[in-house]
Amino acid sequence: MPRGALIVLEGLDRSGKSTQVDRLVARLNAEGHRARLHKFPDRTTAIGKMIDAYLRSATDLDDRAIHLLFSANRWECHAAIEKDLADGITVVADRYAFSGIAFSAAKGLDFTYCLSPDTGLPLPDTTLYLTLSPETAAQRGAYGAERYENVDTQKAVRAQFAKVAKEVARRHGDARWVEVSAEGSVEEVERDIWGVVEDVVRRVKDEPVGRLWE
Ligand code: T5A
Ligand code: NA
Repeated sequence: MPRGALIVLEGLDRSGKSTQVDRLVARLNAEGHRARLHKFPDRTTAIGKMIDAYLRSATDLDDRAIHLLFSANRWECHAAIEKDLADGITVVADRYAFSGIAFSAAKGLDFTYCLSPDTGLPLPDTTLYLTLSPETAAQRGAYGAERYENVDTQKAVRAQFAKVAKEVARRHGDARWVEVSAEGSVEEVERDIWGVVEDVVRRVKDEPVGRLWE
């Protein structure tokens, strides 16, 4: 059976990831490709609840401990994702291992250390990285109360995402990471994302799923 594709949306806070993943899943289903959304962190699991408490600053955790929990939260979902892909269902992920690396490395953890716990996860067939200027982000409302939602952190995270993009290209090829401007209207961004995804979903049908960082 032709497999589903693994499509990841990444980007800074306020770049419109959640808005766009909902639209993308709806569009895929409307066009006859079965698709399912997966959000990371998945705050519904036992590990996800620990992450949620940390993000709301209800608890404090060592930087390495929370890094490993974010990764464990992906590993506890990987079997379900792989089953969907094998069953021909396209999985759209709202953030993935790349957020894990960018946010932890921005706090000062070693970049290579940050990559390692996610090694072997299903490799996204493409990652769409939504780019947004700090000015436009500011126009989309004040940052909320969650940890990391401040200008200095976002700047540091942006710099780390640039390193992640290079690492993905070096290990897995240029086509795996696509920048999409998130400056336009919701409909404009949706159209640009669809232009990439439609092609990927058709192209990977008969290819095996890759392994991240392998
Ligand atoms: N994290 C995550 C780690 O540290 N390690 C990890 O391994 C992982 C996976 C999770 C936090 O955890 C960190 C990263 C994060 O700090 P979250 O639950 O993913 O956070 O929530 P956020 O991603 O922070 O949600 P965001 O604030 O980033 O928002 P989105 O999803 O990018 O944007 P969205 O769609 O909610 O839109 C934001 C606002 O803009 C409007 C929307 O209506 C909304 O009001 N908007 C637009 N306005 C104008 N034009 C457009 N084109 C618009 N698109 C959306
Ligand atoms: Na979001």
